[in-house]
Amino acid sequence: MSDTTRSTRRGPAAVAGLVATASALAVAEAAAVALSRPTSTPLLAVGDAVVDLAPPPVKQFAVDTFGTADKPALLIGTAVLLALTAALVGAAAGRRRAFGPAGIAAFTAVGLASVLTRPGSGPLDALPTLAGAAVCTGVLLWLLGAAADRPQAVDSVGSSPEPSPGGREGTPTGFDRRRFALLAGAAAAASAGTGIGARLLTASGPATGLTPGNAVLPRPGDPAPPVPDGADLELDGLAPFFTPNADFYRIDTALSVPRVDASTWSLRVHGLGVARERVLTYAALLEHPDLRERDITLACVSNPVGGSYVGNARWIGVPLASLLADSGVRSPADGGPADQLVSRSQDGMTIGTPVTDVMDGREAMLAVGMNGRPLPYDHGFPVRMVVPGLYGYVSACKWITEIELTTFGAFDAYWVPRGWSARGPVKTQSRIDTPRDGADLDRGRITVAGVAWAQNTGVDRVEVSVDGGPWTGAGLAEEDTADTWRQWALDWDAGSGEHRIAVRATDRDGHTQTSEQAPPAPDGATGHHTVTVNVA
Ligand SMILES: Nc1nc2c(c(=O)[nH]1)N[C@H]1C(S)=C(S)[C@@H](COP(=O)(O)O)O[C@H]1N2
Ligand SMILES: [Mo]
Repeated sequence: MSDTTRSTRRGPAAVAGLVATASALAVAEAAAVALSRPTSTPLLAVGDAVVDLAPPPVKQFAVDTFGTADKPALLIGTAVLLALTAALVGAAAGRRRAFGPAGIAAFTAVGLASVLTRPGSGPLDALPTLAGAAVCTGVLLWLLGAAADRPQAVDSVGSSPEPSPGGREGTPTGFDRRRFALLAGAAAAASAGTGIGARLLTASGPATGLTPGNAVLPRPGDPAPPVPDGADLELDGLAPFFTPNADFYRIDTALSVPRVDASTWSLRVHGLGVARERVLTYAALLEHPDLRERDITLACVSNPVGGSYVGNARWIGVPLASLLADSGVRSPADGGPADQLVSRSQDGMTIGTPVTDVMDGREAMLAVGMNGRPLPYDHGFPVRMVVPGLYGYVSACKWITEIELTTFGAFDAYWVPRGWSARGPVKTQSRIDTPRDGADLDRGRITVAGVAWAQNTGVDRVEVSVDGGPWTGAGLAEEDTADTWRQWALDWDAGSGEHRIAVRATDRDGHTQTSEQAPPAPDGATGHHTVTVNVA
């Protein structure tokens, strides 16, 4: 009868499981910060692994449902699942202590697998998870002990050196609830303090080095020509011609944004047909004689028709084609052996770009500046690629660290085995910004306006159709360059009733957008953006 394993009631045991798990995450977080390896925390690593392993439809669902909030949604989802399991493991360990360490071991295995398979991880990255597991085990057993029912008085005489208070009164006892609540509360508060403190430390970025806040970009020797008057119609509800950095869409797989120190950053250029391997530094790029400024509209392949994953910025950078030519790279069009340029990022992303496109004379660049500022962390500081006319997933590598020349036959970049096309030229598209879908309007003159884009080709014509009627040419804003989107507007005399307004663009190759609807996967959505409005 006398057993050293005393049982703990389900409720307090579940609480013990939760608090122990919270302390584990907090300690892991603190250890990751102490080791300066902010991405080696198990929660982030498991989240990253989920992102990498998620089948494309699940990812598309996440982007569709949560938009750019897909990451917080994933982390919250992971945390809720973890909390539920922690409570269950706690409750099980309340009945049988061995379930505790067993459950923790299973979690540790998942955490270690996630942490150690991250790109660029080393054995040191196991430490935060292991420290968390040790603390978790300790806190769990300690709290379970504090919440254990004291044996009955009869037993306590024989089995326990310290008679329980209840035992003295000779009744079967509970435990000291106040003491347990105090201990659990203190452990929870300490965990929250440690965890939040550690997060705040990482969020403030590297204390030293070159950051988006203190890097100074030289004035580019080849500035962008001024934007023509009339390129920005400045209409209410219409996207501005330049998208401010803070409003620029962000799409990437990074759960914690890499915060690269530009003073130690470098970019290696190597591979098939590279006669002279090179390692470029940030300073070398800023001092490059060909530093230039160009306006380019960037679009995401995941953008649904009418969506917001498209933005226009004024980039500062070095032409990629001349850097490649300096290394002896020739385009396949000139007999070069490599047809794919694979860029790799600090966080292990791989992006495959056709060498032909990069070297055909378009303004492909290694960008260091965005709208007059160093790149923000979110958009790839210190250096990213931008290639007009290609979707971001096949061109716009952020936090870039490596360029390898290879072939499409020899290597599949990140998104290709996940069901996306290896080649992703931007599809000519147009969007109605105003009026909004579902708007209630007064009858009379209404301005319908939006943007259209066909990067590297140029927008030639935009037409609008109301209620399936004839296509009417809209007025086009002045063109900045063929690489930027173009605003358009049309005055419409609206009669009362419900109306459907559709838009389509024709590019300078004479290609008109198809009405056929296709989803974003595998190579970009098609169809006409259509809004329905109610006119009183
Ligand atoms: N390192 C890295 N670079 C990346 C990505 C990524 O997930 N990781 N996503 C790409 C995709 S899909 C797009 S559309 C663009 C988006 O760039 P932005 O976030 O600056 O708008 O970045 C590209 N570069
Ligand atoms: Mo994208």
